[in-house]
Amino acid sequence: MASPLLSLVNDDSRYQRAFQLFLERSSEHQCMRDFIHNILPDILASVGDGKSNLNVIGVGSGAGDIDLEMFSELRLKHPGVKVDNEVVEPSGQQLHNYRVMVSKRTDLDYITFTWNKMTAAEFEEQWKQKQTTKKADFIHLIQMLYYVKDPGATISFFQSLLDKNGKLLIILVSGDSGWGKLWRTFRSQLCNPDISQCVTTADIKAVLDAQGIRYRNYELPSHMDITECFQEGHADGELLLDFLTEVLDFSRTAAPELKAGVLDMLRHPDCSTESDGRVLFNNNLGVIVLDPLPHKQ
Ligand code: CQA
Repeated sequence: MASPLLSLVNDDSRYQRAFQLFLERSSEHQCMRDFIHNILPDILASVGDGKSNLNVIGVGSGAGDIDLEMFSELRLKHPGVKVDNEVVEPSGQQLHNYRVMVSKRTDLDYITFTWNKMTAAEFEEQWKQKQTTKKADFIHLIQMLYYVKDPGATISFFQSLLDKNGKLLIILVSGDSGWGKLWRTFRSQLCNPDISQCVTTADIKAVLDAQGIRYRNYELPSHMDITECFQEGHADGELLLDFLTEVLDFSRTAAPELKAGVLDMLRHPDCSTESDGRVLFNNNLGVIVLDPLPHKQ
């Protein structure tokens, strides 16, 4: 039997280089910023109902740039209100980057940060162990539900922490994105559920629908320039290919048929559009916003 492909998560420094290149070649963060400044403000306005203190939980916050972008809108909607922010992030490096950024800012003294260097599962366990009764007004799970064992159970837990008028924000790739198509086609070869779940907002919506849970849903157009992936031996192209497949050294280690199949699929109109000689992979994101579960009478 051929040796199994190694996941990119086994090489953190290569993962971080691939992720940085992905951010440069994609509109991922720009489309999130557009959402944060155009749509999120109305959502944030409705939280808290007059409280002088808001509790926020960021799960998988990374280096925190998107978090701070959201805080700027929260501040505009709730001037003078103090914020308690629990940051949950397993990467010590990312958490460090976040803390450094916060320490350089002088306009964030209304926020108290609690740094939790741990996974969502560890945070959940700690919360239950301490029998915390605290509730949250705003919780965000952005591009992280791939990395939990059971995304539906994780959503239920965080939804159960919401206070009256609280909001749970989930962002994942959309079911209609190129990722969705890629994963549906190569699930058995590319998706290793011990490492990450190939889950899209379409999957999450199906779970919520089956449980009769109501939600709001937004689609954010986004793309990723993958032109270099088709240039054999191009270092950046190979790094992006690793990110797309989550396989370490995909170009060198994947079976030739798999490599050819993936490259064909990436170019296919179901995944990408071509314009001006560039291949733009559909990186559309889906946003799901949940309210607290209604109390049974
Ligand atoms: C590790 C795993 C995942 C990471 C990471 C480190 C990650 C970002 C940064 N460091 Cl060990 N994940 C991430 C970030 C953005 C993003 C996605 C994952 O869009 C989505 N994936 C599937 C659509 C891309 C592989």
